[in-house]
Amino acid sequence: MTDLDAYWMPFTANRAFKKNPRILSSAKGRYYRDTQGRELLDGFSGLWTTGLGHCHPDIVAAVQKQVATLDYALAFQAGHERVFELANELVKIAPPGMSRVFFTNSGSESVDTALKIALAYHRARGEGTRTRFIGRERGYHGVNFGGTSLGGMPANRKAFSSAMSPGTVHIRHTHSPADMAFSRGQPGWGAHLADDLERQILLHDPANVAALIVEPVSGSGGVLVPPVGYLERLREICTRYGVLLILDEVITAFGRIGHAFGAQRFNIAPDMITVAKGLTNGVVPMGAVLARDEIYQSLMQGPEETIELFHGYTYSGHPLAVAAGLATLSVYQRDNIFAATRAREAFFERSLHSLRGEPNVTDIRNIGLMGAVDIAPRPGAPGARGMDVFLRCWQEGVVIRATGDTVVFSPIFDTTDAEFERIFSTVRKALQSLA
Ligand code: PXG
Repeated sequence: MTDLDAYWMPFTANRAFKKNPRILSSAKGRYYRDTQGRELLDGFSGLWTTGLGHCHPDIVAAVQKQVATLDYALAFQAGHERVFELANELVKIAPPGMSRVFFTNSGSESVDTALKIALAYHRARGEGTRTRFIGRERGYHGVNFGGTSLGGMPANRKAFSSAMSPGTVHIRHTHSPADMAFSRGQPGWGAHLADDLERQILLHDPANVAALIVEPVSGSGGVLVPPVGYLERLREICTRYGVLLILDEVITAFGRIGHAFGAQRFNIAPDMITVAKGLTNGVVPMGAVLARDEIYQSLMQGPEETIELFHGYTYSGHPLAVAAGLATLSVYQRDNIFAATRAREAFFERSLHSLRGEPNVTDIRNIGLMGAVDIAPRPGAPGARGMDVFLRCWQEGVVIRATGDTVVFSPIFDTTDAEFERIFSTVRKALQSLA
């Protein structure tokens, strides 16, 4: 077996992992295979990435063809045809008015790009004092400096405290078990929590506030579903005070909650949307920021020969990512994937909520094909029960995810009834066997 020492693994307990490694070697559809030849059912769609299943033949073929045709094209002051095509395809399925697309290579880069665009936009309009950003507790916006600053998960911030962007503030998260435990879909309680935003804007003065960034549904924070009316109220408050609304849809876009974008499911009009993951079905890294035309136009002033936004990545619009993206979007469309995920939602919800009443289960939440189960922490050992459930499921050939003591589900879109039964009966057994 290869020596595991050199590779410093991301978001992983490296030492524990290397004593008991879990190494995957191939994947097809809804199944991984590991180096021992065992099959594992993927109940997490990669890392929220792979809704169409692994090694989708259309995407594989598109990438193979592209790599042999145009492997790389310089991204600055030049381009290649298909990146323009992909931007057009995204605009076609985006909420009305979101007509400009900036490409990145990840969700983290999309977030930091959107924050920089927000600053540049206000400055170009003569409102350069708008420099503060507002995030939300339990939010996750990736791991670059901007996203870390705006994120609301303490563990992700604590070692980096000194480098958090000055002037960032956070509104409250929306999870209140006493008022909404075991809600199915959007909780009816909690729209008023959006008023926190108005308080923060007024406290810091609207003239100093650039943007609010929130996930429509907090994913990594444990599938926190927005209360009915909550996102609408955030939108109203942002509009009232000239604050941009950035929706971080790295998880919620591309079918995970039954629409191309979560903005469409919740019927709200953001100013920018950040995406990644499902844009290429996870096959080649890629992210994007979608922006309203007015934001783009605000920067198209000055002399035409001048670069308007001093920002971009060597791999923005990389041909392989573009090929994967175009193939992915065409499968979404051809196979009516978003309608299909909507049709799976009710069965998923019922199966997930059947875990209510199992030992230590304190809450269950879901929307679309996202679900979470909270388990009470083992006294003195937070996170241990969650990790135990993850490991037991893995032993039984089912991949789910645990963040702390929350067990999270993000099944591949065409997971069958029998496979849902298998995922949830495996979790049930794990819960019953836990100390
Ligand atoms: N925003 C959101 C809403 C995300 O969920 C990012 C930004 C950052 O994307 P990149 O591509 O830079 O990782 C994410 C990523 C989990 C999990 O287990 C979630 C993410 C990544 C890995 C694991 O919930 N989200």
